[in-house]
Amino acid sequence: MAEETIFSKIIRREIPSDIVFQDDKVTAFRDISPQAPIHILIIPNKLIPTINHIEESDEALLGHMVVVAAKIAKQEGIDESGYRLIMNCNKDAGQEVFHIHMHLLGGKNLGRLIG
Ligand code: IU
Repeated sequence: MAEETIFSKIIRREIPSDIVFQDDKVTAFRDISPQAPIHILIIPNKLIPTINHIEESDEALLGHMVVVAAKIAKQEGIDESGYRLIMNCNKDAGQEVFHIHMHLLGGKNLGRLIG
């Protein structure tokens, strides 16, 4: 059984955070250290430590995370201007919190990441 992180406490609302969306599958909240004018994390309510721990039975859950991210982007008014979704896995990608999360970044020109 993987160790819970602070994100489980955020999901259960045991510590304060700026939650922008929550349902029975996912929670989305503003990043505490924003790297863009809009920086929101979308996380599954169930603990999955890294992308490597995702199972085939999680496919719908991961799809739901993307659907929710797109809805939030629209809600935040950045669906037309554009945004970036990022998931980091382990050390070389700089993963710090071992409860998978999708970064939703936008509200400015983010520049090209690749190419
Ligand atoms: P990473 O992909 O694991 O590097 O991203 C972790 C993110 O979680 C990072 O952007 C932190 O600022 C963010 N975060 C947070 O929003 N609230 C917290 O209590 C903690 C980390 I700890």
